[in-house]
Amino acid sequence: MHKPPNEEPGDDRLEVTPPKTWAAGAPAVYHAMKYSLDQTSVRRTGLTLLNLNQVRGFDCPGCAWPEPEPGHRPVNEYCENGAKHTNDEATSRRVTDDFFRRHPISELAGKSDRWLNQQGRLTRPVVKRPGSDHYEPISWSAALDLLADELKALDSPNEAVFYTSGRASNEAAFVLQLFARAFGTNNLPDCSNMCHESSGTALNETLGTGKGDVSLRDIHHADLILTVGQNPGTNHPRMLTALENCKRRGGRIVAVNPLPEAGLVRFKQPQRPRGVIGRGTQIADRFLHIRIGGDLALFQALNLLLLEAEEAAPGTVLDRGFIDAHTQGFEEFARHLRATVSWPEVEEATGLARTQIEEVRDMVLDSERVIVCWAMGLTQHKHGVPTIREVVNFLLLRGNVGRPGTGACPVRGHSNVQGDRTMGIWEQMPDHFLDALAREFHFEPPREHGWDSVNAIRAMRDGRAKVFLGLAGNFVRAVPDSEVSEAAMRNCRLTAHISTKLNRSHVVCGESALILPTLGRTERDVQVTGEQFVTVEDSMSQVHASHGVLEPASKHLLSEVAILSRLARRTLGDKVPVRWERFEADYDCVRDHISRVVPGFEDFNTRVRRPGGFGLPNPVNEGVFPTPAGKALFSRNDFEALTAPPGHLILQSLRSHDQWNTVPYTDDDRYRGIHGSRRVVFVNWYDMRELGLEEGAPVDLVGVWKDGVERRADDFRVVGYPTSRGCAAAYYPETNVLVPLDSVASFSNTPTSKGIVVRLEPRREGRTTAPRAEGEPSP
Ligand SMILES: Nc1nc2c(c(=O)[nH]1)N[C@H]1C(S)=C(S)[C@@H](COP(=O)(O)OP(=O)(O)OC[C@H]3O[C@@H](n4cnc5c(=O)[nH]c(N)nc54)[C@H](O)[C@@H]3O)O[C@H]1N2
Ligand SMILES: Nc1nc2c(c(=O)[nH]1)N[C@H]1C(S)=C(S)[C@@H](COP(=O)(O)OP(=O)(O)OC[C@H]3O[C@@H](n4cnc5c(=O)[nH]c(N)nc54)[C@H](O)[C@@H]3O)O[C@H]1N2
Ligand SMILES: [Mo]
Repeated sequence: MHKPPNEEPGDDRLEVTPPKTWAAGAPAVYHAMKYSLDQTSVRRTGLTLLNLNQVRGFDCPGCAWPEPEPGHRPVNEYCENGAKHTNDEATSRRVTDDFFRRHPISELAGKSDRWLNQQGRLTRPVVKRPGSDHYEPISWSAALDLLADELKALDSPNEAVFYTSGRASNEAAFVLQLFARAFGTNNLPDCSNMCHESSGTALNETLGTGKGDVSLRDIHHADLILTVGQNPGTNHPRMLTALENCKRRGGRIVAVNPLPEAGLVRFKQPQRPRGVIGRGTQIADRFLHIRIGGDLALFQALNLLLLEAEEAAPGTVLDRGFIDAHTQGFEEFARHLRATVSWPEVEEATGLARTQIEEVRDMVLDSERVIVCWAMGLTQHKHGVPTIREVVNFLLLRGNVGRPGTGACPVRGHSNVQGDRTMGIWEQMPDHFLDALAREFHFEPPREHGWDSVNAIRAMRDGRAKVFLGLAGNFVRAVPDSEVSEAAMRNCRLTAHISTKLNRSHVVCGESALILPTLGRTERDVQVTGEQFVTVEDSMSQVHASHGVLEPASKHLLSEVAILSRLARRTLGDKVPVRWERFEADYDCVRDHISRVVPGFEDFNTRVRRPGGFGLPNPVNEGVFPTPAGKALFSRNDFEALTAPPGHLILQSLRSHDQWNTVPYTDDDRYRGIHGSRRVVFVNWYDMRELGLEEGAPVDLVGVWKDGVERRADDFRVVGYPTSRGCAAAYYPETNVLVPLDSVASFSNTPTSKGIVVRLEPRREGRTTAPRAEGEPSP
């Protein structure tokens, strides 16, 4: 049985109130300030918030939602959660020199994610030596020598893994991938593998580009927006402003979700006085209370209805001009749908009545310009890629791509996750990128594809990978099958992390381990040639600068670019003709190289200095579909849905309103009415009755999968909730233990974090854990 780290400070603290029906408003301002002032001073809070998302300030370290153009930004172009993420980094708390002396690693491994994060900013490099249970201080040069020596001692460069999380800047990401490839490996897994990989795979296949083609302007001018499988009120709050803007121009919104999320229902704009006190705007005109995993069926049904409408009134429904000129595969697709869609199957998979889907068809027929936005509710499923392909079919039918007010909009997570990919963080970068790298740096990069996150864990588990370096992130906590992944991490000879804050990946570590503390986005970055800035790319392909404003958390911190350049020089010597030391001194040098390697970055240093930066071209918006056929592709997708055996539910693992990915800030989820505990499982009341479960009943979640291994997450409380029938929800990362490593999306290898079959086992008498103090190890 998996012993969870102590996430739960005592069951009796759980308090459940009715879920909120609106997002933001005055409470958002209050909660942002409360968390910020708990972390740091009034002065620093003021300084961070005044510079957040401003042209001369820093990019919000939260989500990747774009900022309006300069001149159209309010001084408070941030949200409650952005303010919290920022001040979580700007915190005045510090992991001091004696911290690791007082706390052995074995003790820290029993602490909660939240406790680890709350210790504050990391301040100096530390090492754990083989056999030791403590981290101890080490100089930068000794730390980097140790890492370089371990890398050089490997039998093959492919025994090393270089992970990146989407917080890293373009400059750091570019240097890391250059280093990895010059070292000789494409083992560059990233958080995208667990996130929007299914979107990239599906969009690349069908449109010829992995990115969305929608801009903020398009959102404002759409007639109809479908937001599917995402919770913007919590995860992309500034998106609500854009949706509200669309509605004020007469646009309509359809939300598709197994949960009636607060922000999808009603939004009170906290940036306007009327928004703080008024009733707010109703966001969703239609809410489709879909079953988990039912979206493929939904879009197939919608597409069939559109085909039938065209048959009934030829020439009025489909955009034949567009289909004939710009797409391929329409006839086969249409034939396939007509032959395979079965309404009973659709109704069963979606939990929706045919009439509800027909109503949405009518809204589509009324709309000249349609956008589909989506996030993890679509990507983290076994059939995530076919689902997104079917979304593309839906858009292509009426020419809803490449025109103003239309398009595909995968809403990215981390603030620079899209940029990191653009910079070459991918285990399978295409040849034209590697060719450009070879020309620019005069070495031959490896061509064999590397490992993504899931394959990296398999390699670490099996002893084929021996050294792990993480650039930001919390790998061991973000990946599935916690028990397997933790053992894989411990199986490494050396694990090293470039990090701002303490997390579980530091304390579930290899035989040797290094923590390399780094500057965050909020901080000034001064190098020998003067003050530096970094750049990021948002969800809508806008590249802009980010300037830190605060004094660094400690005088021992190095920037990400400095750490990586120094490591590269030590590891590679003069094996490749790269002047690594110039990168650290002047980030313009890194950007000059990027401008010659990455398409769309010509004249990077000049253009990124303009207020608001510049947009990367999207071929789709220029009427070009860079697929092998030179056209957008209709795809044929086999019907798939999730089913659970009797007595079981389909569980999705999701974020609370008060966490940043693997890091909970508090144990509350205000919008869903949860206070004081994260170990809750949301279940529909009818399912509770059928399963004989009472409100508040203590249960263990038991994962069931075809490998026969029983995966358990113990000690949850049942909360009755308006989730769709047969479906349940609980928080990530507490439930990652339930996601089998081999349960992945077809084609993208993304863990199926939103589709886990579980049974809820009543906790036996006497097994309920007694209340524990926060941070106390589990018994
Ligand atoms: N405050 C905050 N902001 C964040 C993050 C954070 O942790 N905290 N994380 C960032 C990151 S990295 C990412 S990727 C994004 C994630 O943004 P989201 O994708 O919004 O995040 P999740 O909490 O995983 O929520 C998934 C949503 O999909 C719904 N859903 C689940 N399964 C299905 C399904 O089968 N069909 C449909 N239609 N819906 C489904 C859930 O009910 C939920 O509303 O947020 C980013 N922004
Ligand atoms: N079950 C389940 N699993 C999931 C998901 C899910 O929905 N369900 N979501 C998946 C998704 S979408 C994602 S994106 C991943 C997230 O996976 P990751 O991106 O790996 O995780 P984070 O929690 O964002 O990483 C937080 C850590 O990043 C470090 N950090 C923060 N800022 C900086 C910085 O500026 N520089 C550096 N060097 N370090 C910094 C801090 O040390 C902090 O502890 O998790 C995935 N895992
Ligand atoms: Mo993500």
